Amino acid sequence: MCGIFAYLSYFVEKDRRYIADTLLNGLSRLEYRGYDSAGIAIDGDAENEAVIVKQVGKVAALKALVDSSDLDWSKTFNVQTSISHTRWATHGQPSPVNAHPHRSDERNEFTIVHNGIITNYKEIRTLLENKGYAFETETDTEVVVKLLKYVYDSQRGQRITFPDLAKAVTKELEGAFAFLFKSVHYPGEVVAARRGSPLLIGIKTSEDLNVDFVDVEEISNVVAASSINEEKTPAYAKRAQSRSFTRADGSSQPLEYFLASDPSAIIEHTRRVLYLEDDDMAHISRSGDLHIYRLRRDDGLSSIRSIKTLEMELAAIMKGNFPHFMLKEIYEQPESVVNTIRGRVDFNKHSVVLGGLRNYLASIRRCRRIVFTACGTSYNSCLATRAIFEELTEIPVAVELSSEFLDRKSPIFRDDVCVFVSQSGETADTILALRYCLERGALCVGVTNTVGSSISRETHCGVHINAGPEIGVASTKAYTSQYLALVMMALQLGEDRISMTERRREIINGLRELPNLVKEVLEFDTNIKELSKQLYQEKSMLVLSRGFQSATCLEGALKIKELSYIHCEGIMAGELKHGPLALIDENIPIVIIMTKDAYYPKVQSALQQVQARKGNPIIICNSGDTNIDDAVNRTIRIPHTVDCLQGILTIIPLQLLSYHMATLNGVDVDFPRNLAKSVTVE
Ligand code: UD2
Ligand code: GLU
Ligand code: MG
Repeated sequence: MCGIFAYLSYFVEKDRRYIADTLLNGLSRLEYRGYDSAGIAIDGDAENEAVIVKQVGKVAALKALVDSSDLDWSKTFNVQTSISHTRWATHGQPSPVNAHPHRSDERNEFTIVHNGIITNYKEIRTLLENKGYAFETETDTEVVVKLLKYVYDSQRGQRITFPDLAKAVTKELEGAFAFLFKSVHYPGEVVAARRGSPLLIGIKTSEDLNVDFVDVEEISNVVAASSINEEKTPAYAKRAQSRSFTRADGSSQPLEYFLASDPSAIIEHTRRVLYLEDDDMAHISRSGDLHIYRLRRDDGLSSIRSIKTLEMELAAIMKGNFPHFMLKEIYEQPESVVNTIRGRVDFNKHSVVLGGLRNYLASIRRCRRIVFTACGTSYNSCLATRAIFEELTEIPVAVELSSEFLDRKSPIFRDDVCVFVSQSGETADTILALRYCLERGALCVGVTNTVGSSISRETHCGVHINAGPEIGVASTKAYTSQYLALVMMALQLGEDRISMTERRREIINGLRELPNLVKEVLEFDTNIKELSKQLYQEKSMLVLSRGFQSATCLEGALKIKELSYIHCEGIMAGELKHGPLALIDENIPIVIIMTKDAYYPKVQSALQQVQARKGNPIIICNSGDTNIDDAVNRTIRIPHTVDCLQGILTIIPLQLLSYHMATLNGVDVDFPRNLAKSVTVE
């Protein structure tokens, strides 16, 4: 989820100081992505040595540690490979030992860095522990580096090539990854692989390259998948010479490679880059040749990877071609949604396992009520999921604003379960509410995006939403991931209720489709941008609905307020007659969310009441809804899903609308006035 950077140099003299500084500088270019710890692995004094330095906190702290080590800084290398990492913990607290690079053993025979999540790490870990491997970290990543050593050692002197070894190991892995592998057994070589997490290779030469592409080669006959148990001997892979980098006379030229999660760490060194595709594995050999192989059988992808010239500027790269982090994060939702679900939902067995709650399920099920406590967007995610929580668990749920809850000194008892939701895990009001509930003996559950945060540490148990770091001040992907985490929690808690089996199945099937539907919604961005041009000069707006969509109204209104500085209110349609109807006329802009669920007829009647007062609302409705005529109404059409998940799709147009209105108003959405990303004061 966070950052990878590697620096490899061939046939060009570099001293260790230069190499370490290049790595640290590369990591600092990736800092904007968010991280909690960092580390490097560089070549040691002898060819069969590697040195690892890692630290929690900022890259500057890592640099201080590196600088204070007694390494021989003047030592030079004619060929060297070094790897580094900034981590956003998903498995194991941020700590020096859990930071990457990870190692296979005390000799550092294999060192690796990883971005992503390995979902089947527990099985692999158990298998290796049974074979006598001792683990030193709590990460999912460590199984991969131990597995490299295991497969290598089991070849018993039959020399396996590094790519064959890497392929045999990655074959065993489920989940998402970008990896770099380095080994004292393969000095001067690095293997890189990706599935789901980005990785690209920058190439720097003083001479022109012969061609502007690299062939994807066949890797023959690697170790069989069963080798972990059976110990087979691999056949050697046949490899063509990589044509791009040899001189016309076949001799090697000085070469430098920069591998990274995004081009921001590469661009100051070279503009020539090659993007790896999913399931690509790159091997840089000891002679500096770059080879690319496939981890999976081919699926119609091109048989070359072209070397492109980056035209982007640094600022543009950091935002991944998006003008703002907020927009980037809105567009990341198809992936962040997957990351929240990854490894936790079994779509065949229709079951959900949130590892963090497993030991507490019985106590939670026994409680007399659940109290959700949060602020801002996190509060809205609680409201959005309260109904499905109550339906699936049959436990009454209260939703509290942290500050209000504390002001009231609301009574809390030992048989209450209190759930604290916060993206950063450092929201001051929510932490105070947590401490208040801890004192009163309630079971306290956290839902947060930040491993190692105060809320994660101080709660008895909880769920990390794994949405990846969120940089934009306005929360977008964290909202949809919190929403999902809470739905999954309800699904897991409701597992003991037979009467809910069908309903749970329906929702779990919905979860499977969700990432694709999120993608579909994002395709309507151009229409939403057009609509925002009609709205951005307004002074006041209303967002109206009910049932499962009432939280979407509040969250949509919050986004519009905080970004566009337009007064906006979320209105529950059931309350219309009790006051807000007085505001309705032909002038006030209204958004109505009217998706197909049990409350549809009631929202329909609210729409009629609005239209009867000459209101001309924008209607967010389902794609197939023929009751609404696009010729007479302004509509935003979104795909239909299970009622309790629909709110994940309806919020996205409102995120986009608020973004575009703000931008048209000249507001920097990443830094709205008077607001901070994490509110660590009361
Ligand atoms: C967790 C662990 C993983 C491994 C695995 C074993 C982390 C970050 N993940 O992955 O290393 O041990 O379980 O099953 O270490 N928690 C709180 N408060 C919160 C959020 C989480 O106390 O606000 C606890 C939670 O109860 C669990 C741990 O932190 O004990 C990790 O939670 P998770 O959601 O990351 O759990 P999981 O199973 O994905
Ligand atoms: N899952 C790995 C860990 O928790 C990698 C996290 C990352 O991508 O930074 O260490
Ligand atoms: Mg805890």
